[in-house]
Amino acid sequence: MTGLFITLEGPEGAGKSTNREYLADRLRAEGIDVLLTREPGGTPLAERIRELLLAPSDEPMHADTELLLVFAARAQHLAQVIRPALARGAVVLCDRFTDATYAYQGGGRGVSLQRISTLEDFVQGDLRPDLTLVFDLPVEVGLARASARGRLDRFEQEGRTFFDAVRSTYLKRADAEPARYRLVNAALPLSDVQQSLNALLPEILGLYRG
Ligand code: Z5A
Repeated sequence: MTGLFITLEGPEGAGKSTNREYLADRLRAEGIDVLLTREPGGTPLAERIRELLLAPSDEPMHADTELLLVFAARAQHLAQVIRPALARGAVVLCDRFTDATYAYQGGGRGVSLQRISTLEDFVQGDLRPDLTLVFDLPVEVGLARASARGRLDRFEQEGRTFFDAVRSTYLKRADAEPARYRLVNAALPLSDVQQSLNALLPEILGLYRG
C-alpha cells in the first residue's frame, strides 16, 4: 500500500503549523492514519540539525553549508519517518519540504536551482509530494505574525528583499505546476482559511483512495 504525501508551504507566519493540525483532525475523522511532521526536523537527529539551522550565530553560515544541512536533515527524515509512513499507507502531512529549499536557499540565498535539483534527485530519488498546499500571504502580514511571537530565528532576521524572493519563488513554482500545487489565501481570518481547507478535502480523499 502506498500512502499520500502532502506538504504545507509558504512564508513565515502563514499559518502552516496551525492548519496542519486542523487538516490532520479532518482526515483522522475519516478513519485515515495521518502522520504529522515537519522540516527541517522530524527525527531526533534531524531536529538537532534544525537547531543548527535556526540558531542565530556570530559566524555567518555559508549558503552551501545551509543547503547541505537542509538536505542532510531531509535524508534522515525520509529514511526514518516519511518513507516508512508512506509504505504503511499513511497520509503524511509535512510542514515544509523541498519547495522551501527552492524558496529560501534558491530564491532567498541565490543558490542555483540546478544545484538544488541535483541534491533533490540524490536525496529523494523520484519521491516528490503528491500535493503541496501553499499558504500565501503578503510578506508584511506574515512577518508581523512571526514577530508577535518574540525572538526571531536566523531566517526571520533576514530583510524584506529575502522574503519577497521567498514568496515569489513559491508563487512561480505553483504557477508552473498547477497539478501539484493548491494556493490557500492565508491572509484571511483563520475560519476562512479552514473553509478553504474543507473545500480541498474531497480532492485529498480522492487522491488517497484512488
Ligand atoms: N527552511 C529552509 O530554509 N529550507 C528548507 O528546505 C526548509 C526550511 C524545510 C523553519 O521553518 C525555517 O526553516 C523557515 C525556513 C527554513 N524559516 N523561517 N523562519 P518553520 O516552518 O519552523 O518556520 P516558520 O515558517 O517561521 O514557521 P511559523 O512562523 O511558525 O509559520 P507558520 O507555521 O506558517 O505559522 P503558525 O505558527 O501556524 O502561525 C503563526 C502565528 O500566526 C500564530 O500566532 C498563529 O496563531 C497566527 N495565525 C495563523 N493563522 C492566522 C490567521 N489566518 N489569521 C491570524 N493569525 C493567524
